[in-house]
Amino acid sequence: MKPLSDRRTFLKLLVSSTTLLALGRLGADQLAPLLHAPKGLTPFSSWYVVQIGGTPNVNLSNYVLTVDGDVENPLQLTYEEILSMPSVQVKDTIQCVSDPYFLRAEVVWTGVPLSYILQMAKPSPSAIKVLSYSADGYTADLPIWKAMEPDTVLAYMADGKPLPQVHGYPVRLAVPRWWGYTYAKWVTRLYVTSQNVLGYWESLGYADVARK
Ligand SMILES: Nc1nc2c(c(=O)[nH]1)N[C@H]1C(S)=C(S)[C@@H](COP(=O)(O)O)O[C@H]1N2
Ligand SMILES: [Mo]
Repeated sequence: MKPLSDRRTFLKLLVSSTTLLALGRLGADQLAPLLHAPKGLTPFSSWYVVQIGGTPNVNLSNYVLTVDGDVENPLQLTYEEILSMPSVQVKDTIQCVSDPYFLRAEVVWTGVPLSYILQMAKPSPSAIKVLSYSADGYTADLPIWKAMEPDTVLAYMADGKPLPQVHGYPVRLAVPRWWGYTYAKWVTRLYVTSQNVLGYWESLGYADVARK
């Protein structure tokens, strides 16, 4: 992703020129897979990857998810404990703000509603944000009201299979209707806070309420 200043114009140019190119050269049959027709899931092999650095290798034998901060009941959850919690399936489109047309994938997430985990941890009434920390040093923040929506999930499966390593194994966030930068991969800590903290891209000027 680029600094915000020149990004918009650049993106408009990029998107309109690629759209014209695609429409000009391809017939409807060829265009359909590019557009990832909403009915079909995107195969793992053509799911885009965007990240600030390398892919960390998270070792399950010493993996714990810490839930702490302004909570009454801090948690240390193993992968097994996460897998044993009530789960939901959510059909979703993950989309990167830097090229929403091509950097998108249709995915069915399986995971634990984030609200379930937060309710176990009992946020203080003054809590306003949840900041996720990831194994690659990435951070992302969610307002607590968004974290509590029933389809915001801590996902451990995509399309019925454990998350591919490059897409966040063992667990990542899925935040339907919000930009991809909120979908933190390789999550190791959820920090509940009464401060208005910002994550990595949010602090560089990307929308904090990251509605698409
Ligand atoms: N840990 C971590 N999570 C991350 C990122 C990252 O750099 N590190 N990039 C974000 C961005 S900008 C996007 S668009 C999505 C891309 O997810 P994908 O690579 O699984 O498609 O991951 C998000 N989650
Ligand atoms: Mo992104």
